[in-house]
Amino acid sequence: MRVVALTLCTVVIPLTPAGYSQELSGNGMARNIVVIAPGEPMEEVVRKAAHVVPSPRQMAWQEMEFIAFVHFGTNTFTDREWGQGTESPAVFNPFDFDARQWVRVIRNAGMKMVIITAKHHDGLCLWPSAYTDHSIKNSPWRGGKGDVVGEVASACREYGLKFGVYLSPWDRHEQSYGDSPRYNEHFRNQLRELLTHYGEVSEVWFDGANGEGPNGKKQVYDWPSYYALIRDLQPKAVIAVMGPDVRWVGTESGYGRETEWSVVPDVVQDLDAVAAGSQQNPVDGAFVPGDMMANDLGSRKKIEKARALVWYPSETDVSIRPGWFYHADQDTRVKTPEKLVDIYYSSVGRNSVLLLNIPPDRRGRIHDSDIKSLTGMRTILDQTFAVNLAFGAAVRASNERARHSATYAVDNDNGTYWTTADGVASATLEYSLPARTTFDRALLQEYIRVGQRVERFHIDLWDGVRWNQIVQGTTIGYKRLLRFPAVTGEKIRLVIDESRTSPTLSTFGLYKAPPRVQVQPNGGRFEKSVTVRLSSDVPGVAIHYTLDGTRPTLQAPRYVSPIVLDYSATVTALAAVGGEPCIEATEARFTRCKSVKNIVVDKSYSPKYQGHGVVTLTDGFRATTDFNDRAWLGFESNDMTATLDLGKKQRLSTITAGFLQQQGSWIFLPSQVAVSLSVDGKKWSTALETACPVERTEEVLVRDFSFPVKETDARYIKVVARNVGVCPPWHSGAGDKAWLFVDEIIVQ
Ligand code: FUL
Repeated sequence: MRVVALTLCTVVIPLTPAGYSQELSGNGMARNIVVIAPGEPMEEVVRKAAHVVPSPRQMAWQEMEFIAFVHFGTNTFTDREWGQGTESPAVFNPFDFDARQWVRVIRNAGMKMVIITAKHHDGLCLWPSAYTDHSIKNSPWRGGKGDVVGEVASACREYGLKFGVYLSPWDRHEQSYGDSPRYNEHFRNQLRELLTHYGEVSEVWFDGANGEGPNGKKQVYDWPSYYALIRDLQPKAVIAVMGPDVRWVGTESGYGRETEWSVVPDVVQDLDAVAAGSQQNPVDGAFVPGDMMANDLGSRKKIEKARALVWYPSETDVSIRPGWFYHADQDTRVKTPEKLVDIYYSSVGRNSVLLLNIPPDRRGRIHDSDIKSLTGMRTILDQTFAVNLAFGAAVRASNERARHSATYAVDNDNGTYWTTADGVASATLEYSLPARTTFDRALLQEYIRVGQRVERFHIDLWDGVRWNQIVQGTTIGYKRLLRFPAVTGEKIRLVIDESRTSPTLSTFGLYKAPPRVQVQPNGGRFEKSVTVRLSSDVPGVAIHYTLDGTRPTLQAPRYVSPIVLDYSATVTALAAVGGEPCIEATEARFTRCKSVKNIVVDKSYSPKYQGHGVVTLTDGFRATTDFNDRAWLGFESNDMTATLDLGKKQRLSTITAGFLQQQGSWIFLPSQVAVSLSVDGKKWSTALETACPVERTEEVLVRDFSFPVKETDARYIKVVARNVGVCPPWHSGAGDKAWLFVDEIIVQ
C-alpha cells in the first residue's frame, strides 16, 4: 500500500474535537485525519481520503457492531422522559434491582457493551458521587448504600462485556450549571469519578440535547478539557456524539444512511451543529431524518472543498420502546423481533454501530416483553447468519495484489483481505459455489484498517446464459448487509464499479434467512374485494395465517388457496418448518374504501414527520402507535385541511380520519374535526363536526373519528382537523407548539 506522508504537525487545527482526532498509528504513517491544502487537485483529495484510517480505539469500537444503551433513573419512577431536576432522590427505589439480569439479557441478544445513563438531564447520579447530594446515596434504595454504575460495571466484567457511561452535560439540578467555569469543574469531577472507580470504560457518551430556553441558563461547556481528562484516564474509550471519535448518525429512528462514509470533512465534527440538530424538547426524543440525516456526508462532492478529512464513524441510537425510559403503558409497544431485525440491517448493515436502548422497569429489571423481542431478533439473526454459503467457494479475481488473493475474502477470517494492484480501482470477483445454492442475503466487509474506499458495487447471478443483477449499493465500509428476494445459482460475481483507490474486501458472505411469507398484494386499500395470495420463498413449507392481527400458531388456518377479503382485515402469516413455526411473521393490512384520485393538503406538515407525502393519508396503510413509523403526517401547531377527489360522483356512507394521541410526546388529538362534501368542488354541504376537548391522559392510542354521511352522493370530501395549537397549562411543554398527527382518511 502506498502511504502518503503528511506534515500534519505544522498545521494548526482549532481545539475543536478534530484537535483530538490527530493520531498516528504505530508506524507513524496512517492517520485518522489528513489535512487538505487549499487548491489541492481532486485526485489528490480522493487519494488522501482513501488512506484515512480509524484510530485503534475507533477500530475496537467498530468491531463491537451492536451495543446496548440503558436508560434508568429518576424518569423510570416518575414516568417521564425528561426530569425537571427538582425530583427528590427519594423517588429512586427499584424493589428488585438486578444488573446481572440486564447484562445477561443484553449479552444473549448479541450486544457487546452496556452504556448506562450515569446521570440524565435531571441530574440524579446513579453512583454515590462525592460532588453532589443529588445522587442515589440519598435514596431509600439499599439504605443509600447502593451503586448502580458499580453493579453494572462489575456485571459487564463478569459476562465479558465492555462498559460505557452516558453523562449528560445538561444538568437541570446542579446549582452551578450556567456558571460556566464552576460547572465545568463540577462536570470534570464527576467524570473523574466515573473514569477512575469502575475499571475500564470503553465509551463516554455526551448528549447534544439541551432544553434550556432563551431565558434559561447558558452553560459554555469546556469540551477540550473533558476530552483531555478522558484521554488521560481512559485512553481506550471513544467519545461519542458531542465528541471526536464517534458521530451521531443523525436520527433516532434506527435507520442509517444507504451511503455511509466513515471519512468525512472535519466540519461534520462541529459540536454546535450536532447540538442544534439534537432534541430541544422531548418530542424529538425520536428524531427523524432532518438536516442531520443529509443523505451523504462524505462523497467526492462533499470532500472536494474540505480543509481536513477525518475518520468519524456513525453510531445509530434507537430505543426498543417508543420512550428512552421505561413506561408501563409501553409494555405492549416494544419493537417486534422483525422490526429489530430490520433496524439491524439498516444500521449494522450500513456501516454503523447499533446502540439499542433497553430500559429496565421499576423493579430494576428488564421487562419480559423486551426480552421476548430481543430473543426473537437474536433467533432470526442466528438462523440467518449461521452458515456462510460462500465459504470455501472458488474465486477468480480480475486483479489481485501479491499476498492478497481473492480467497482471503471467503476464508472466514477478517484479518486477511483481498485487494488489487496499485492504480486498479475497479474489479470483478467471480465465485463458483460448490453446488446450486439458494440465498437472499449478502454480507460485504472492507478491510477498513487501511481505509474506506468502495464507492459503488453490484452483485450479479449467472443463469447459464447471462449475468443478471441481484443487488447494488454504494459504500461498504466496515460492514454492509444486503437483502434481496431469494435467488438460486452457483456462479455469482461481485463487481466493484468504483473505488477511491485499490478496493479491499475482508469478507464476502452469502446467506439464506429463515423462510418468510410474502403477502400479495402487500396490504393497502380496495373498493369491493381483494384476493390475497400467500407464498414462501422456500417452496413446499406450510403457511399459517390469521386475519385479526394476532400472531398465527400452528392451530391457525393453513393456507391452501387465495383468500378473498370483502372487509378490512390484517393478514399475519408465517411459515412452519418441520412442525415448528418460524419466528419471522409477515403482516399486511387491507382497508376497504373508495379509491381517491387526488388529495391536497393546505397547511404544511413538518418535514420531520412527512410519511411519504400527502398520499400517506390515503394509501391504505395505517400508521401504528409509533409516531416514528413514517406513516404519519405531523403538523406542528398547524391545522390540517385535506381535500380528496374521488374522480367521479359516488354514493358515500362513512368518512373516517385517524389521529394519534401521545401527550408525553406533545402529540394531541385534534380539538375539532369537520367533514364536508361537494359534488363540484365549489358548493359544499354543511360540515359534520365533532369537538374533542383536550383531556389529560397518558394513554397512547390511535383514535378514528368517523362521520356517517348517510348515503350521500359526492365527488369531493374536505376534512378539517384543528390542532390544539399549544400544549395546555398542565403539560410540561405548556405554551409550546403542540403536534397533530394524522393518518389515515378512509372514504366508504
Ligand atoms: C437525547 C436525550 O434527550 C434523550 O432523553 C435520550 O437520552 C437520548 C439518547 O438522547 O438527546
